[in-house]
Amino acid sequence: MLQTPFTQRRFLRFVFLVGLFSLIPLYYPVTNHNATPFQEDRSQTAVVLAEMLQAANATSNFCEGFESGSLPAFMTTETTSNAGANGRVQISAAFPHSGTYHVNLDTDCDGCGGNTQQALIVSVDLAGATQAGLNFWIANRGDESHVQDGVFISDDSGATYTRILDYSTFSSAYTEVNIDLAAAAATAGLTLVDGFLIKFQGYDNYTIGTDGYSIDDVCICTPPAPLTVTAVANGSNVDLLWNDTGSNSYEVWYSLNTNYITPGGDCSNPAPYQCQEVQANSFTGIGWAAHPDLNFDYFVLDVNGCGQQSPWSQSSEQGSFTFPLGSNIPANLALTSTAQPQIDITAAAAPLTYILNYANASRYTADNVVITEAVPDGTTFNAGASTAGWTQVGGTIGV
Ligand SMILES: [Ca+2]
Ligand SMILES: [Ca+2]
Ligand SMILES: [Ca+2]
Ligand SMILES: [Ca+2]
Repeated sequence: MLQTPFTQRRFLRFVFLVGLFSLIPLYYPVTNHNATPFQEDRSQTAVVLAEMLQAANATSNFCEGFESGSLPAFMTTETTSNAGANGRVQISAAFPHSGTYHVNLDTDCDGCGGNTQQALIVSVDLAGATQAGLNFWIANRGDESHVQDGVFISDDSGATYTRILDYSTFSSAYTEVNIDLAAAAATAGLTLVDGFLIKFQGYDNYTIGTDGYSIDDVCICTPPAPLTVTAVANGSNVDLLWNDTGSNSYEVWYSLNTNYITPGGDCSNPAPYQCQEVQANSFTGIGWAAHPDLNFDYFVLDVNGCGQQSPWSQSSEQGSFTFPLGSNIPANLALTSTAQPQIDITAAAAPLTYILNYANASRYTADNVVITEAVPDGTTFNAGASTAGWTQVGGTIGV
């Protein structure tokens, strides 16, 4: 039996985040200002438990094409209803940009109610990122323009959002959109945090095709930084070692007989160079140290989950390792010799000057190079008039 002296109930609201499977008691004291005690029948008090499931967080560097047929854990939806019309966020196979599936934002009936809001929300870890790019494809399927249409971002778990793109004016064909998230966040006064939210929202009152948006291939990427690579001789091999960035893969580019690699290229089709994708942060160049040309050039690039490489332009060319010339490793040296002036060797005591021109056609330093020259019988080596370094050894002159 309800015996409440209140003519008007006062409702309390407590907004909270509860972890999965948590049951935490909530208390709220009240003071009776009535003259007499009272009883309240709690069976008639409506208690609503709102389950707020925190979205899983994507690490950055993903591309989502919705090909599993369902949303990944780091994407959630948020819709409103209006006078019998309900907002929808659905996986569809009707109008994909790539593969089979895409996402539609629309209302579930044609003009049966008011405008509804339909949002796909992506939660991503961008803590510490200095660069972050958002790339996606979107088609406007007939939606009229409203301030609620567009891409919104939030760094406070969705308490406030800032619109960074109005896509309502886009056409019914898919358009690719690239947004510099770091710049957009800075402009909005937001911080790239763990749990940064990106909301794709539509707002209208008809089904897809008359209203609504189709979205596919959503990528959020932070470009990999250049790697620090060292080359270590290992017998006839060369071990390349670099810092582990946590990436799933790295590209090791190298040339076999070319001094230089022109930056840029596809690792699956690397001609005229070689490229191998590796998962570990090391690579062994088999036989590199014993290669007769010593013309190895190499780059090691970090590859993120979006397939982006660390920038070639900032990846210093890494082909500068030097090995001492061994007995089986001839230098790629060119040597020409001329004697000037051309004189009759029998002429009396004329000075005869030999000029040796040498060049190292390899890009690597050749250590311990020895040039040996023989001069005709009956001549005398003039050390004082020679390039410093020549010495006469027995019957020969060498340096
Ligand atoms: Ca797709
Ligand atoms: Ca609209
Ligand atoms: Ca409409
Ligand atoms: Ca329309």
